Amino acid sequence: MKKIIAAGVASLALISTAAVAGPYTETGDAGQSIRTAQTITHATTTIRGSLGGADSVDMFAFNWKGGAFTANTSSAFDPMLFLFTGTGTKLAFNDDYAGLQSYIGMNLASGKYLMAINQFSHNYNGQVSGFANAPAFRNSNGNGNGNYTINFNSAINAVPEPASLGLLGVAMLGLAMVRRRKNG
Ligand SMILES: [Ca+2]
Ligand SMILES: [Ca+2]
Repeated sequence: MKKIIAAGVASLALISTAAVAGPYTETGDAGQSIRTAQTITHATTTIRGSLGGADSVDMFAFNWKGGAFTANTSSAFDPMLFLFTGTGTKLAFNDDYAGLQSYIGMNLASGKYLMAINQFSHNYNGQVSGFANAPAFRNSNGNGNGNYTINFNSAINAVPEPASLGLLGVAMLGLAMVRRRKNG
């Protein structure tokens, strides 16, 4: 039994180590509502993306393992960073922490979260609903291009598959049992 548990722990450690596969790069344009937030697809300590024109807010969904969490920005423009629960409740918001760059640091329980980045000076009181009326990104007046990087102190993870897949599994099991009965 001990051997089995040890093997299980070892393989779990292997999986979590192997899953961190370099930066996650925004695919197309991440949305700016809870519904259109882009879900990262692999564990990573870095998100790379860009803003420009009508693409003035990017929001990402991820899972956090729990514990001390930090996120900081790197960009040529003046960014603002927002953190929400998975259902869009404001947790934290920061504009300028190091120069014009943003930083959020806090303890987070394990679970799903949303992180958004936009350009100074629209903070919407930190409310996700304000993003719907976000003005265009200003690529002028020394704001530079809209490329950004968000770095995390530890890997953020892909959001687990929705519960519907669990239901699908139950349905398949039920189907298998029906088939077995028919055959028997
Ligand atoms: Ca974008
Ligand atoms: Ca800023």
